[in-house]
Formats: sequence, structure tokens, C-alpha cells
Amino acid sequence: MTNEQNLAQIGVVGLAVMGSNLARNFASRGHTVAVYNRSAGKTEAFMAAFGETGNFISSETIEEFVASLERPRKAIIMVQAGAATDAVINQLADAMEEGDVIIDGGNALFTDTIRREKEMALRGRHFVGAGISGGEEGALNGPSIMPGGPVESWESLGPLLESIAAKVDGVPCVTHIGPDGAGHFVKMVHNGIEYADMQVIGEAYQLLRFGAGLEPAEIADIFAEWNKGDLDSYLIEITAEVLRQVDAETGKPLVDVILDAAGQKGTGRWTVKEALDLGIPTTGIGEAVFARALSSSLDQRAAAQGNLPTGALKTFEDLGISREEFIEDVRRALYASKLVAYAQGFDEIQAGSAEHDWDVDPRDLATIWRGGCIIRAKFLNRIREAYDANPELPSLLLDPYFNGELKDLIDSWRRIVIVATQLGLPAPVFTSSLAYYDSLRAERLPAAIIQGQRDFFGAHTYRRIDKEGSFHTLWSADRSEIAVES
Ligand code: NBP
Repeated sequence: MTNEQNLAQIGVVGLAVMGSNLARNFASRGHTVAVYNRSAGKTEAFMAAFGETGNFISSETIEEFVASLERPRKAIIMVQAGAATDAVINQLADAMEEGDVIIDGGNALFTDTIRREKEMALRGRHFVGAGISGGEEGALNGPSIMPGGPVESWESLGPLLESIAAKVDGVPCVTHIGPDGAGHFVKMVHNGIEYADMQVIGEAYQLLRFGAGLEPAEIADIFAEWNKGDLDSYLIEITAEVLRQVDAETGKPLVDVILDAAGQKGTGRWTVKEALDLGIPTTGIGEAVFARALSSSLDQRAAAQGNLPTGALKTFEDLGISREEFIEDVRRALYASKLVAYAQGFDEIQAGSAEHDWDVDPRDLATIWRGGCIIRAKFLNRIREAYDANPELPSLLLDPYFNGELKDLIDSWRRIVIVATQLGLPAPVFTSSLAYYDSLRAERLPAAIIQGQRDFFGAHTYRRIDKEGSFHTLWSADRSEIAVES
């Protein structure tokens, strides 16, 4: 039912997929919702389709839209990230008043959010960058929401967002993440973890399909079975669904007719760029982003097919392992690699939080990611428990529970990396995650030789294990060592 008399508790700007679903979600929780879209046609279509399903107030101009909001006015922007978002923010800020709240629910780069918050603060407007995960289904039925911005905004916005967020054990999947860009930073890393999670599932599929020679429908059954245990997650569940799907036109498994070139919109790439700047080795996410890029290099792949020497590859039969053992090994390698990706993602969030003084609590993330979002998984409960037990945990891998799990996983993980190599099947995240794991636990790393090389060619100096200070060897002279003032 349209409601022209009352004011709206919340407004949504942008009525494409995400905005219209979010507006419907707010309305379904009993809120009156103001809606506006740049092209009036979309607003009309929205009202025609859903106007009767809740209390909506539609407007044709941004001024009308702002006038239809209760004070302090709260409007969520769900438009294309970048210039479109800037344009809408400025239009809203012009029409709004001191203390009103502008929320950007799009996938903004967190540095844009920091800039926008500063600009809005100068104009007396509150600006909240809120990461929203869960795609269109989540937006409609309950997403996971990661709002940043000033804590005062959270006080008025919190109950509204809690009402539409997914709930797990009665706990809403939303909390104030931290000031300015914290919400969008955390959403960015969430998406990065999602890339790694999807890639490790892809690698497991690849090994089962082209290593063990299983059919998509058989692998769907295996994934459905895995979904009952430690790997219980939305992504494993939907993978089983995708694998079961048969193409109506050809009668083949759908997965066999989908072009194997993965797209990306940028949040994975941002996560890795930021990790490079922070000096955090998010190798799993990095390999996942590169794997998508490689998959899309279709010309180069076509040129390489059949034209690169393989060396002596083995067949699955040569390896003499049972299918059952292999399937269980793959499951364990997947679990271990996933654990590494999450550990690295949480490391990046903690480093970002320290760098920007955000004070992000990792326990909050493990809590609000349990529902609504794409990486929702049973094992996030374990992550929450790990940080509950020790908020200063140096790495998730060192939590006693996960450490115990790793004891059970490690042999399978090593076997799978070896087998993948012998079969010539790429498993970049399985492989690089194991290299990360072995690097992390190594007593000595080859970094000592790198420091030696750097000192040799560039007098970059090195530190010693047995005394304080910086040192340089006179490589071009008598090769004696001198202490260097740092
Ligand atoms: P799109 O990202 O496809 O954006 C379309 C909307 O942006 C339309 O309402 C369009 O209005 C509006 N818009 C554009 Br384009 N330029 C504008 C401008 N200069 N001024 C005003 N409005 C403008 O929509 P979406 O897929 O619903 O996503 C919305 C946001 O949510 C994005 O930031 C996206 O990254 C994020 N997100 C999407 C998903 C997902 O699963 N799709 C998940 C999580 C987050 P028009 O009708 O007049 O052209």
C-alpha cells in the first residue's frame, strides 16, 4: 500500500536489483520506506510490482524524496559504485540538513568512503559506508551488513539495520564495525575471502573430475555430503546445486557448457592490492584473483594448449590410490586451504584496523558473517570461539581447535599437492597455502640469503641473530663486516 501521509523511517536511492530488494526487506519489517531512482521508469515499475506489498512512498525528485523522510533523515544509496555514488551523495547532501544520515550500501572502495565521510562531516551530514553482502536474495530476506561511519549514526541506524539483517541463533548479522571506512574495508576483505573460498572449491572439483574421473552429478553428491560436516557452508551447498544442473539445450551437465573464464568486479583485486600495501601475505586470495585472470586469458590459453611440455605425468590409476581415500584427501586439503585463506583475511583486517585506528573486533566479524553473506559457514562459529578465547591470537592457525584440526588435515593436504602435481592439474590455492603454512612454521627461511644478496649488490645491510644492530659486509674489499648506524 502506498502511504502519502506518513513520513518514511528509511529511504532507498537506486532501485536496481539490490536497492529494490533492500527496500522490500525494510517494508516487510513494518517500516515505511521512501524510494527514488534516477530514471522514473524504474520507480514506476517498482511501485507497480511491489507498491501493494508494504508502505512505500515514491518520489520523482530527490528533494521530494528527502522531504518524505523522518528526521534525522536516513537514506541508503544502492547505485553503481564510483562516480554515480558521488553524484547521489552530493544531491542528497544538498537536500538534507544537519545531522541527517547518508548511507552508501554499494561496494565502495574504502578510501573513497574515508574521503566521503570527511566531505560530509564538513557539511554537517553523517556518512556511513556500509558493506552489504548476500546478493539479491540476501538483500531481500536478510543480508549481512558491515556499517562503518560515526558511532552516533549507528545509534539511530542500528535498530533499522538489525531489523532487516539475517539472524543466526537470534543474533542479527550486523554490528558497527568501526569509524569511517572500516565497514567497506571489512566488506572488501570479506569478498577477497569469498574469492579464495570459491577457488578452493573449484580446485577440489577439478581434482575429483579430471583426476579421479568423477561425473558432475557424483561430485554434487560428494559436496552435498561434505556440507553436512566441517565444510557446511553456503558456497559448498550451491556448488552441489550447480553441479547437478543439466543444460536443457544439450542435455549435458551445465558446468560443461559454461565457458571456463571467471569474471570479477574488483573487490578481490582491491583486497590483494591493499594486502600488498599493508605487507600482509594473503596468498590464497591473491592466487584466487590471479586464477580468475588466467582463466580469462583465452587467447593465451588457446595458444598454450597442447604446446607446453608436460613432463612425465601420471594417471590416476598409476597412483594406485583408492577413490574413497582420494576424495577424503581432497576434502581435507580443501578444509586446510580454506582455513589458511580465512586466517590471512583476518590478518589483513587486523592490519588495516591497526593502520587506520579502527579498533575492529574480529569476533564481531565471525559473528555477523555466520548468516546472510556469501561466505556464511558453520566454521565461523569456531572462528568466533577462537577469538573469544584469545582476542590477541597471532594467527587463526594457532588457535588450539584449528591447530588440532590441522594435525588431522596436514598429511592429506601434502598428498593432494603432490598428486595434483603428478597429474598435472593446477591447484594454485591448495599449493600456495601449503607453502604459506610451511613458511610460517619454518625455523629458517631463505630470507637470510636474500638479505645477503641485498647487502652484496646494494649495501642494504642485514641484522644478525646473535647481536643487536645493522651490519654490512665489505663485499668489494676485504669482506670484513662493519656495524652500520641505522
Ligand atoms: P547497479 O550497480 O547495476 O547500479 C544501477 C543503479 O545505479 C540504477 O538504480 C541506476 O539508475 C543507478 N545510477 C547509475 Br548506474 N548512475 C547514476 C547516477 N549518476 N545518478 C543516480 N543513479 C545512478 O545496481 P545493483 O546491482 O543493484 O548494485 C547496487 C550497489 O550494490 C553497487 O554498488 C554494487 O556493487 C553493490 N552490490 C551489489 C551486489 C549484487 O549482488 N548485485 C551485492 C552486493 C553489493 P538508473 O536506473 O537511472 O540507471
